[in-house]
Amino acid sequence: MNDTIVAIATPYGYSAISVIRVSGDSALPIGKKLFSVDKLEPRRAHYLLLRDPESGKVLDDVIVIYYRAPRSYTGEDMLEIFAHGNPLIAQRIVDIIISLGARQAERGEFTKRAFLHGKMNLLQAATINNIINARSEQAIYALRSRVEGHLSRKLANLREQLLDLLKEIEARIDFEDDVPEIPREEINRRLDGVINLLEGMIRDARPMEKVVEGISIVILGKVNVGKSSVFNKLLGFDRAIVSSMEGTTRDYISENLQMGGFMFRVIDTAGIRETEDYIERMGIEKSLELKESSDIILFVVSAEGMDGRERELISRLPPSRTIVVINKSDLREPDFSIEGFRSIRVSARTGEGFDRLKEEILRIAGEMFSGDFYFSTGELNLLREALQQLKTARQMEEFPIDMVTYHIRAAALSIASILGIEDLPEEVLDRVFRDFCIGK
Ligand SMILES: Nc1nc2c(ncn2[C@@H]2O[C@H](COP(=O)(O)OP(=O)(O)OP(=O)(O)O)[C@@H](O)[C@H]2O)c(=O)[nH]1
Ligand SMILES: [Mg+2]
Repeated sequence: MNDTIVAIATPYGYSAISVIRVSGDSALPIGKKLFSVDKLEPRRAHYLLLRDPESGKVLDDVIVIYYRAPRSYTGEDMLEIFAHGNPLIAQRIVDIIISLGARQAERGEFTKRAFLHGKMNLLQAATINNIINARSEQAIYALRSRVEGHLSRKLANLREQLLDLLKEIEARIDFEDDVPEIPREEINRRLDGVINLLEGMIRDARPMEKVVEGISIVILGKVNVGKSSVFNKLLGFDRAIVSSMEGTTRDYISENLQMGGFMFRVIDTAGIRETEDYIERMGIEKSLELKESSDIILFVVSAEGMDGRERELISRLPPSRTIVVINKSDLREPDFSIEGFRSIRVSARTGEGFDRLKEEILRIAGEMFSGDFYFSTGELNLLREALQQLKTARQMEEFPIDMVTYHIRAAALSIASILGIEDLPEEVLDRVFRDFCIGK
């Protein structure tokens, strides 16, 4: 564990500077040798020459900062070397440091060490990678709540409440004769308190995947209503082929769109119709599948009119995340309405109505990001598991007390695994850190 690791922390390529990080017990001795100095002051920027130990020639002039454990990112002794941003220089520095006794870091190993040294809990450590990969400004702010500790404290507090309850119950089991048993009503009251908090948390939770991957918008509708034209207009450039032929789009196309600080993935699909064409039929099936997994559905119809098939399709869509887009409104005034759905009139030809359409999309996106908490699917499952255990415990009024404590303990363990505060198997840790890049 205490071997010393080294990695380039900046992306590979030519840039103004590259940062090389070293962490572990030998960081300071390596630094002294590398720069031929007697000491490095902690948390001070030193401007030094770095010589190639083989030739003695100056390889680069750099800034070095030494962080003394535990006041560093990893909690270990660390060096950060700011070199000129040529990948040959950075790699040579890494090689030299390895020759002085360090080894190449694995993916996410710096952050893993930070976790193992208690600098952050597992929830926070997992978030570091998401912040680095976040693709929109909203995502970055949303993820801060996970690193800043507010959410961790809430979870830790729930677990404490359960552990306190367990302790009190068990003290009475151990000293049965001396201390009167806690009344079941008291246990139930305290369980109900935690159950309420957990239910609230699960209700207000927002999926972290959305924050990281972006919000998906799928464009559905009958052939030739102008789906691809709406798609292009939203993106602001002609990405999809538009033609007056029915069945122009046969496979789906997706494109990223940044709007209002959010990241969207907009998907144009094959128009829905009865067709003999095998490829097109597969495309249509894909369109219908996509509506299940998408966050926002734009159902495009033409102002010229709607048929029964379209009405039938709309009736199967979820009104809360569907917008009916009445396109081609330059051709005529639509004389129909769609009960129970918000609809917006637009013209992909003139551009009319697109401001309103975008506003509406941003409103739905805003709602999706309005929650206090962001959890990954795995974390949310652990929370649900904890809730289930507590509900079971709550229903055990007629059963012996140690069956109640069994379920309370299981709930506390589920919460603890989100934070990583119980001992975790190595493979769980590896799963968290394997998506990281080297140097993080
Ligand atoms: N007048 C008018 N014509 C439009 C408008 N939007 C699209 N069109 C025309 O409608 C035709 C079909 O447009 P597309 O965008 O290819 O329609 P689509 O729904 O993607 O069609 P498929 O891919 O075949 O399902 C083209 O000739 C477009 O120029 C509009 O707002 N007004
Ligand atoms: Mg199309």
